[in-house]
This record gives sequence, structure tokens and C-alpha cells, in this order.
Amino acid sequence: MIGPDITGIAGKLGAAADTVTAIPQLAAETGLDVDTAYAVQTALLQRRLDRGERLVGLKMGLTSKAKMAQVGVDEVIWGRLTDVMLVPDGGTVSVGDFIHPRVEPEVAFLLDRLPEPGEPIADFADAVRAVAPAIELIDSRYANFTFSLPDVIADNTSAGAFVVGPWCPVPDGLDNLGVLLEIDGRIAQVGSTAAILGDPRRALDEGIRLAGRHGVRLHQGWIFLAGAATAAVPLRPGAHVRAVVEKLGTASLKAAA
Ligand code: OOG
Ligand code: MG
Repeated sequence: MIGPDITGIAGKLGAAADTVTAIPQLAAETGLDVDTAYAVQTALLQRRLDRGERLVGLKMGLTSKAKMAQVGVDEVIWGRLTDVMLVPDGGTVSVGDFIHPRVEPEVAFLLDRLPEPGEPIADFADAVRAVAPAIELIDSRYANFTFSLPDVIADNTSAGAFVVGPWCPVPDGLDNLGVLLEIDGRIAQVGSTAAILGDPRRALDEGIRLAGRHGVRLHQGWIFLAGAATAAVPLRPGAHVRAVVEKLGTASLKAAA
């Protein structure tokens, strides 16, 4: 049997992002499973690298129940972050560059000395140099922000843009810090880092393990997003967004009017 057309599917998803046009889901029709969906994601990343973008990290998705429930997919997933997706803290994005952008509060790790593939993290403080509050802007390339598990994996887990707040030393506990998402000074979502797999540190173990299954190793100096602690909120033109994580501080983003 001939497998799915990996490059062709990546081309469709890439064009959807470039032209800011939603497309229908394609996994069922093209016979994508989880493995071939990650191959599409890699081809999509290659398209970006070919245009001169640089791979700067890895993001986790659906590491909290709130996120799983919001999109109706209940498996942890991972995707790729490039330099072009990184918006400076306090910076501005244009809503028109995205199909139906949403924002969500995250915790970012700056990776340091990681274990060999297959080995667990012995000392988190060795593996992670610094932590920061972050905002992820997600933007599914599929109509109505609706997708299956292989669809969302192929679409680089809806990655759009992200903001990382000031890096700070790793605090003693990361497992029960309050998280707020504010839009125009009003609280839009409230949560706790406990929602991220019980402890966001676990997201790194999962990231190393799940990416390793597809031959992808994490690197020193990479940014790692542990996954949103709360559901995501639509980003409207003119909005001022702030993510606040207890002990870590805030990250912020503006949407141009
Ligand atoms: C998938 C991406 C999920 C997270 O933090 O859970 C994600 C989506 O919600 O479209 O980035
Ligand atoms: Mg996210």
C-alpha cells in the first residue's frame, strides 16, 4: 500500500498558515496515523527551515485536562518552536496574521544539561537553567478549530507564536503555583501549575520520552513550553494579554487593533 503523501499534506498545512486560510481536516481522508502525522510535522518544520527559520525549542500540548476537554483530544502531544514564532515580551502581534488565534498561559523552561536518550531526569535543576511565565498563541489551520489527534499533530500542535517573560531561577516547588490569564486587565482564566500533568516538571520527562520515540532529541539552550494550565481564550484585535504565574512573574502581549 502507498502511504500518505507526507510532503503534499505538509504543503497544504503550510499554505493554510501562509495564506491565513482555514482548511478542512485531512487525517481521515489521507490515512494519517500518529506516526505519519509526526512525519508531516517534521516536513512542515523543514519548510520553515528552508526559508531560514531556526529551531529554538519544543512545545507540549494537551498536558492539562482543561485543554484536552476544550479540543476533545485526550493525548499529550508535542510540536516545534522556531525563532520567527518568538514575540518579545510586551510585543505586538497582528491578529490578521492568524486564522482564529487563541492565547493560553504557559510555563517555559530554558533547557540545560539533559539526560541521554532513554534516561530519566535525575536532577531537574541540572536539566533546566531557568523558568519563565509564558503566553502561547495557538492557531489551528483547520476550520472551526476542530481536529482529530493526527490532524493536530500534523499541524504542529496549532503552534502560532509565543512570548516568554523574564527568566528566573528554578524555584523550590513548581507544582502548585497560581496561574492567571488576563485580557485587558480582567481575569479570563484562573488555574494552577498543578493542572500541567500534576507538576510541569513532568511535562519535560514526557517531552523527552515522546519526542525521543520519533528520533527527536531536546538540546541545551532550547525553550520548552510545558503546555497550558487553563483553556485558551480567543485573541481579539486591540487586546492586552497578560499571563501571571505565582513566584515567576508575568509575560505580556498586545494584539494590534
Ligand atoms: C492544540 C495545542 C495545545 C497546549 O498548551 O495544550 C497546546 C490546540 O489546543 O489547538 O498548545
Ligand atoms: Mg500551548
